[in-house]
Amino acid sequence: MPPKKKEEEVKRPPILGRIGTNLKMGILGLPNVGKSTFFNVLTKSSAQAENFPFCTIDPNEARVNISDDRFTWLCENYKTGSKVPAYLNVVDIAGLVKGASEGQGLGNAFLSHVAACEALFHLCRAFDDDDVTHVEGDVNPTRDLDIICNELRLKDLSTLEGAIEKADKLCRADKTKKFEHDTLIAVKELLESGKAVRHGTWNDKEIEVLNKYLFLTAKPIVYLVNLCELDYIRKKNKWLPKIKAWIDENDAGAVLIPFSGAFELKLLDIEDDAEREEFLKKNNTTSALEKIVKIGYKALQLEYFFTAGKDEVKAWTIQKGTKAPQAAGRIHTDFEKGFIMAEVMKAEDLIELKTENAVKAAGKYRQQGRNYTVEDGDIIFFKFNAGAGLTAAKKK
Ligand SMILES: Nc1nc2c(ncn2[C@@H]2O[C@H](COP(=O)(O)OP(=O)(O)OP(=O)(O)O)[C@@H](O)[C@H]2O)c(=O)[nH]1
Ligand SMILES: [Mg+2]
Repeated sequence: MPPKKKEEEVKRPPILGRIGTNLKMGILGLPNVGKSTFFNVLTKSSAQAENFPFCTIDPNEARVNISDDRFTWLCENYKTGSKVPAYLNVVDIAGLVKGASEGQGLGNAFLSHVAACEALFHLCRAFDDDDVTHVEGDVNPTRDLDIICNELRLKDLSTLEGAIEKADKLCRADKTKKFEHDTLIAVKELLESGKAVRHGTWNDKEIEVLNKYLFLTAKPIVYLVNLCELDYIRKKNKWLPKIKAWIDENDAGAVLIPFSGAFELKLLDIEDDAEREEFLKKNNTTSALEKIVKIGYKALQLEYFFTAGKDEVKAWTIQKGTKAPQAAGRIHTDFEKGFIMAEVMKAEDLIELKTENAVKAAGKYRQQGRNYTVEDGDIIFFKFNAGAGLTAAKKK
């Protein structure tokens, strides 16, 4: 048995939220604000998007690849056969209305769709169009943000009610359960003060408790503001400063990205690449989608390392903070079991110095051990003991 310390060394720090690499970004918002339209332009899908609330009932899911200049360069440089980029999983969910936490609209079904995602694009409508029904009667994104955040908080509070009752009973019988009970009480106090679980300062032990419940307000949010085409192009809309102020007050540090569903749809309809470039140049603008995908992936606390060779260039998704042996385990469990070392260079260094030999000569090709935390954009060649996997498997 290896010494205990070594085991601890490779343990990753806990993250608030589900552990895994197949994580999903959900699209959250009131009904009829353009969620499915956004989903369609983002993932080039054709989910139903019509002018009536609750057009979406069952969630639609698709994945969109993450464009990355480093990946493109590696594919060209290695003249590779197979190219596997990283993907963001996106889920288009039904609209949420006031009272959802008590079953209004699609109520709990909707909330379970939110619960199945690990982070959220909160999409709000800032475009005027008398022909598009607004469930609250008029366009007012900060009010809409309040409605939805409140519903998520209420749902968490109702989850807590049962959880605290259960924890209370448990800790009467077993004093070691008191910590869980106290953590849940701290969550309740935080929510009752109008804040979200993600706004709390939690230590590792508390995070372990929180991760048993996966509260809705623990999920990181990226705010997307749907503008009309003209406002998007001129980068101006009367609601943007108000939404920014709302975020500063209610979710400080969260990212706000303005986009336009109508504009992105128009862009998608221009099939000819040169024509599309010309259209963007003429309007002095770009599509917001690439940025949205990248920020969404980051919100899930995901990143990727590369393996690169003549046969294949591949981006491997890992959670932030993953140590080298677990990263190796993404490729094959035997790589993790028999891990010897990781030979690492940064994609940026290879791009700058052009060849592996030049990177080595510059002392930037490094051998890393079990305790190395893999970083986004690392190009890794793992060395492992092929027998170790078998031995470990036999022992099981
Ligand atoms: N003017 C304008 N209309 C839009 C825009 N995005 C969506 N719409 C229209 O708004 C209506 C609702 O769009 P959806 O994408 O179905 O909205 P949703 O949020 O998915 O709605 P639910 O599934 O019912 O919650 C459709 O008629 C769209 O054509 C936009 O950027 N500008
Ligand atoms: Mg929809």
